[in-house]
Amino acid sequence: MFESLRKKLNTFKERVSTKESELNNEGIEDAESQEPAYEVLEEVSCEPTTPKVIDAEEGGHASESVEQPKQHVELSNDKITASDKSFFERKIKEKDLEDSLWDLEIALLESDVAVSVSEEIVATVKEELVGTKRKWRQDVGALVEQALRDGILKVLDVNGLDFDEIIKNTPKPVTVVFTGINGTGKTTTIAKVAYRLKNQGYSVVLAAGDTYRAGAIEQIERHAENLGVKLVKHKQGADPAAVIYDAVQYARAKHKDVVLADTAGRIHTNVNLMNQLKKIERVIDADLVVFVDEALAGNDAVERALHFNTTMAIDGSILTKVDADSKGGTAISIAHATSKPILFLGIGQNYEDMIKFDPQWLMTRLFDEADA
Ligand SMILES: Nc1nc2c(ncn2[C@@H]2O[C@H](COP(=O)(O)OP(=O)(O)OP(=O)(O)O)[C@@H](O)[C@H]2O)c(=O)[nH]1
Ligand SMILES: [Mg+2]
Repeated sequence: MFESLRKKLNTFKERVSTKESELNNEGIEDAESQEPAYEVLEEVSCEPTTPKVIDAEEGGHASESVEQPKQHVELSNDKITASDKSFFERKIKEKDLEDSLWDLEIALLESDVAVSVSEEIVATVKEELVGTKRKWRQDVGALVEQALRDGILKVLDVNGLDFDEIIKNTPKPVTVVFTGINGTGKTTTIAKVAYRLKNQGYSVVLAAGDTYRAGAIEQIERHAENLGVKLVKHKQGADPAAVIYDAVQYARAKHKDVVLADTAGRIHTNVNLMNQLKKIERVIDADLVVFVDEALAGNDAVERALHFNTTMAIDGSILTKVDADSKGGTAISIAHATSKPILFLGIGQNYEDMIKFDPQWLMTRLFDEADA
């Protein structure tokens, strides 16, 4: 999972670290040849508390830019010792990062992160790093990693809707409708959510709202049998809004907690099928509308989510087949693009193969796991 993106982020980290250490070495060489890239404003003492260094490239000669009287230190081999170097500070400069930031943007795009989202991540990383003063020996990799983490977390930070809280706090029965294009994993996801809710002690009713595709009713029926939950169904070709309505009525009458409604997969350009969703929205007034798409779809999933959102406003997304996606960009983009959170990730074909999405979980996958 996410190996490719993890490697690309790591490459960025290493590139910036290497570049900065090269610049440091140049600084040392310059200092040793009496042409310091670093100008010392106060004598470098052995006390690690008050070193102050200004980069000559940025501030020009210190004697011009700083008013207070100061004492120059002759920079020579015997004056700059290894321990002195650790007191020097150097600012990370925009021009030193330019190439790496451009590569980062390309790497994010190659990893299926949407253009606007990539730009925003790069902007945060740049803002955080440029101008950062760091000590001679400070680990640049750690600074870069923190900037990347902050950039990604920022784009994942959408409204804090929590699926479990909604189920807990909404008057019963809670109605959840699942939408999305064909074959993305809606029906399987409904079965996974039913499994999860059952394990949490809720009673669940499934609605066979895909009356369009041959075999769809039988498919969800099998899941209902496996899971031991009630299925409300009509015949193939029936009005899906009527099926879901009946399921809600059934749940009310029998005091069931949650109705999970399947719908037919539909391409967002199919006007008739999209209008059917509008009817479901009018008739049902669902508590939650969940858009399901596969992580593998990359930017297409983001585009589709936006289209579905205009027909039937979505409250959150579930990304499936994350187990088969090495890129990771869809997970980073979809929440930001739709301003709606990712609720769960599907990570396999079994009922238990679904995890609640948590931005920190993604951070662990991207930064803390050993390279696969
Ligand atoms: N590897 C993997 N496969 C999954 C996951 N979720 C669903 N699938 C598989 O994807 C295929 C399609 O799943 P369905 O649940 O039928 O998809 P759907 O969106 O309901 O499809 P339609 O009803 O045709 O629109 C099945 O073979 C599922 O087993 C997942 O998280 N990981
Ligand atoms: Mg289905």
